[in-house]
This record gives sequence, C-alpha cells and structure tokens, in this order.
Amino acid sequence: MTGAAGQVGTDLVPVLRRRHGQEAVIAAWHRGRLADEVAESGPAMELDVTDPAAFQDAVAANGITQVYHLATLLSAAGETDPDRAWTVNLGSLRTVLDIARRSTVERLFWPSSIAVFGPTSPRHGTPQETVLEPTTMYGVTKLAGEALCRYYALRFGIDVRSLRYPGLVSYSRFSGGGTTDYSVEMFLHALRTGSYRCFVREDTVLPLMFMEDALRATVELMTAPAAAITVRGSYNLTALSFTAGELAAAIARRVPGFSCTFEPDFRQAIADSWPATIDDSRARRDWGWRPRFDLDAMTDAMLEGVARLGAGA
Ligand code: AKB
Repeated sequence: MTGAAGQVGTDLVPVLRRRHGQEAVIAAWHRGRLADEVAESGPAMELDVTDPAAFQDAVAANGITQVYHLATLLSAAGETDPDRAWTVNLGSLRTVLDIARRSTVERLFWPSSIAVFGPTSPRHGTPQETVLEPTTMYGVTKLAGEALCRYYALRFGIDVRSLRYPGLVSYSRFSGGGTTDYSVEMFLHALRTGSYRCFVREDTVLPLMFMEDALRATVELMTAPAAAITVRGSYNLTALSFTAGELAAAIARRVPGFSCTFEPDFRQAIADSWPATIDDSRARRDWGWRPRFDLDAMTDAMLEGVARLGAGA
C-alpha cells in the first residue's frame, strides 16, 4: 500500500493485515509519519511513488500481487501546488498501471473522488455517468486517472478497481489538505477547545462517509468477482449528506457548550463545485454496497474515537 501514512492508509493497513496476515501487507509511505500501529504490526518501507524505478523495484523485490495506491495530494493542497498534484496523483498512477502490465501484480485499487464532478454536474442524485468538468487540479487528476484506469482495463486487461470516495470522516489520522477536512476538524476542536471556526458556510452540504463504511466498501469492491465489476473508471459511492451546521448541531448535542462559527475561505468555492447528494446505485447493484453509519452513529463513534486516541494524530 502506498500512502500508508495518510488518512485512509492508517486505517486500511490494519484491516488488510487482519485479512491477509501481518507480514503480507507492506506499508509504504513518503511524507509524514506512519501511525505506531501500522509501523509496529508488519513490514514498512519508504517509497517515493514519483520515482518509477523505485516503485518498480519495490514491487519486484517483494513479489507484490495487489497494490492499494493511495498516495495523493487532496483538493486544497492541489490548489496550492498544482504541478506536484499532477505528478503525484496522475504520474504515479500511470507508473503503477505500467508496472501491473509486466509484473506479479494481479489487482490494483486506486481511489478517485467526488472531486471529478464540477459545477455543471447535476448537484442532487449525481449519476454514475454524467457531465464531468472539475474545477480543481485534484479533480482534473482524478478524472484523467479514471480514464487511464478504464483504458488499461480495456486495452491490457488490468484488474483495476476504484471508488469515488466522498469526504471521509475518521479519527486515527488527520492528514489535511482536503476541502472536507472541516468535518474531521470540528470533532477535534470540539473536544480540545470546545469551539471551532468552520471554513465553509453553515448551509454547505457535501457527501460524507464514516471511515468504517469506506474501509468496508474498499474491501467489498476488491473481493468482488471480476465479472461483477461493470465500472472500470470509478464507482460512485455514498452514505450521508448533511450541512456543516447539522454536523455542528449533532456535536453540540453531545458536547455541552460546543460552539461553531462559520467563516468561509477559498475552500468554499471548491465545496460549492461538488455534488450535494450522489446516486450510487451501480455499486449497490454490482457488488451489494450498503452504508451502515448515519449521522448520529458516526458522531457517537467519532467522539469516542477522538477521545480515546487523544484527538487524532
Ligand atoms: C478532499 O476534500 O479533497 C477529499 C475528497 C473529497 O476527495 N476529502
């Protein structure tokens, strides 16, 4: 797994190690720091995914059969450094797809995002196939990446699978650089200081998902029979849509005295360009996707997790 020090990797490595064995999952990271649980529970290596030779060597030396290629710059970080977003997000995807053509790699997971949509996509019930005109470099790389995945699947038979993750809400690792970060920061600040200055408007609605649902979706997609996978770009995936104000209210009901103010910054425009609700009926039909966490269950689990782990690393 690349990007193993990031928000998804930190939680997905332990899940995969429980399924496949501690030694079977190599946690590769480049920036940041691996979580202790990840570093201590199995093999790890430093890997710069923008170095094709190093990536190729890592796969060959370890006889890798599946790659979870999670290394990425998120939407807000991508606007700060669009060149690097292009190289990391898209260049490294092309590298790993090429590696898969000539190696032991049998299956590849690569996350896309709701960022492939833009202001011209339908905002409600956004369908699987629709207008895709993203306005961020992150969205551009995810859209081009989906096209690459589809091409490599059709042309070379690469078994690549992908999900358009909504904003993911989790407590093990706050990685930063995203537009949906407010949905995690709100919990951290509620328990640390009792107040939060939210960088999007109170009425901002985005599709969000508790990490446990996202991990299960990832494993379900990766273990589905190849014949069931009818989308080789990336599947729409959704669980919940709620406003920033509704999230603040759900936290305030549980954290007495919590107060939230709303002061939009440049990330508001990114949030406004993304859908409010998503139609994920293809994922439901093809491999049986069903989310489990609603807003109340997620809020309870987040407050418990943030309190236990000291407000997330
Ligand atoms: C971001 O906000 O950039 C990500 C995403 C929705 O892909 N969380």
